[in-house]
Amino acid sequence: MTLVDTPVITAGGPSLTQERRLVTAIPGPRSQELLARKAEAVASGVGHTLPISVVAAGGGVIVDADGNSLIDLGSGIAVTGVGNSAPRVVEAVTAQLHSFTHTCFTVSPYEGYVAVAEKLNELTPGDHVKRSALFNSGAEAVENAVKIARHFTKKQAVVAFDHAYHGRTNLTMGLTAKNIPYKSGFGPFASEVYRAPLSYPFRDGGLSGAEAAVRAISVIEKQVGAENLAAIIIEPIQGEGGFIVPAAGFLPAIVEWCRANDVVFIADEVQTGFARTGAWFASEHEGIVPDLVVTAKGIAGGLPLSAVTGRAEIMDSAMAGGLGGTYGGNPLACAAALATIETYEDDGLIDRAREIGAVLIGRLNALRTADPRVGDVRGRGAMVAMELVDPASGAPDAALTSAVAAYAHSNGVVVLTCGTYGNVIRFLPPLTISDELLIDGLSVVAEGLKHA
Ligand code: PLZ
Repeated sequence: MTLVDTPVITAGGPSLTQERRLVTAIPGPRSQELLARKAEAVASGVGHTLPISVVAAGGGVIVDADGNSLIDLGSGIAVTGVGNSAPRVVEAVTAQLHSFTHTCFTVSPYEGYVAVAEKLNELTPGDHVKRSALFNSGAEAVENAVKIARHFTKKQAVVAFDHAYHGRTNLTMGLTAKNIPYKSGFGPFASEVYRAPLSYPFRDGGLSGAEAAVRAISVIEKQVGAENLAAIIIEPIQGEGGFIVPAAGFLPAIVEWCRANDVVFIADEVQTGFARTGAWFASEHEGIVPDLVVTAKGIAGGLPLSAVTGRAEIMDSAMAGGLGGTYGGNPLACAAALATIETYEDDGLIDRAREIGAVLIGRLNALRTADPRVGDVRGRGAMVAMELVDPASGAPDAALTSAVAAYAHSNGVVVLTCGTYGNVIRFLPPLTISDELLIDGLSVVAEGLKHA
C-alpha cells in the first residue's frame, strides 16, 4: 500500500470531519511505531482493543496518527457521552486550569465540588434528602459505597450478582464475577462478599423477573442472612457482564426486600448513568429508588471523576474525615462535570440516546431476523448489544464475536465486546454521533458477520 503522508491532526472535538476514512491498513506505520514502544515500555497486563495511536477525537470519530478516521461506537467504554473534547467541557476546564488546579477538597474546599454534589443530589432518582461524595474512578466509588453501607448498618456482608463487574481494586475484584482476565492469580480477595443469581432473560428459560428475584433472595437468605448483610450492589443493566437487562420486576423486588430487611441497595450506575440509556439513570426505567447510586464514566466528558450519592442519613453516618482522598473531586474534573451535565441538558442528549437506541435496535433486530447466529438483541437507549451463538445449540460463540469485532476494527469501526462468555458485541456510541456514521458503522459490523 502506498503511504499518504498525512499531516498529524491534533485538534479534536466535533469540528473534526465526520467520516470513516482509511488511508492505511490498521495499524498504519505510525501506529505500529507506537505499539512497538508500548510493548517495550508498558506492562503487558495493560492490553488494548484497537492497535492504533490516537491523535484526535470528537463527534463520532477517532483519528489516528496515520490519518485514519474511525467511527467510534465505544465512547472509551461509555465515557464520552457528550463526545470527545466537547466544546463546553474544553472551555470550562481551560478556565479552571487558569485559576487553580488542586487544593485537595478536604484541605480547602471550592465551589465546583459542592456544585457537582448539588447537581447529583438533584438528578439521581428519588426526592429524599441526599448527600454526595466525590472520588476518581468507578472502582474507588464502589469501594466507598460499600464502606458507607457497612458503617451505617453496622453489618459486614455484601452481595453482588452473577456476571457483575464492579472494578479492579481488591474489594471490587471480589465483587466482580468473571475470573479471566479480572481475578485469576490476583487474590486473596476481600471477605464477606457473596454472590447471587441474576435475572438473565436470554439464558433463564423463561423465568420472570419476580421468579428470578425469589431465586436470588432465597440464596441470600439461606447463604448470608439479612441480619449479616450490609448491602446488595447491582448494575441496573450489566455492562462488562454482557449488557444483561434483567426481566421486568426483578430490580423492584430486590429493592423491596432490601427496604424490608435494613439492607442498603446500591445501584452501580457507572456504565449506565448519565443519559446513556435514554434516562439520566437506568434505575428510572424500572422506577426504582436506590439508597446509594454510584456514578463515574459519563459524568465528566472524559476527565476522571466518580461519586457516591444517596440518602442523607446513610451518607452522613461516616465520621468526619472518614471519607476522602487527595484527588477526589479535583477542580478540573468538577468543572468538566458541570459543563458535561449542562451539555446533556441543553443539547437534548437524553432524547438523542433514545433515538440512537431506536436505530441500533432496529438494525440489529433486522440482522437477527436474517441470521440465526444473532441469538439476542437487547439494551436501552445508546447501550445496546447483540449476543452471538451457535444457532443449533444456543452455545455462546466467542470466536465468531472476536472475528466480527476484528473485521470492524480493520475496516475503521471501533466496537467493543463483552460478556462472561465473550460472545457479546456492544454498542456505546457517543451521543453526538450522526445517524449517517452510526448506520455506516453498523453496516460494517453486518458485513463482518456475513464475512465470518
Ligand atoms: N462499575 C458497572 O462498568 C468500569 C472497565 C474497563 P473504573 N467498566 C470498564 C476495564 O477493563 O478496566 C466499571 C463498570 C461498572 C465499575 C466500573 C469500574 O470503573 O472507573 O474503571 O474503576
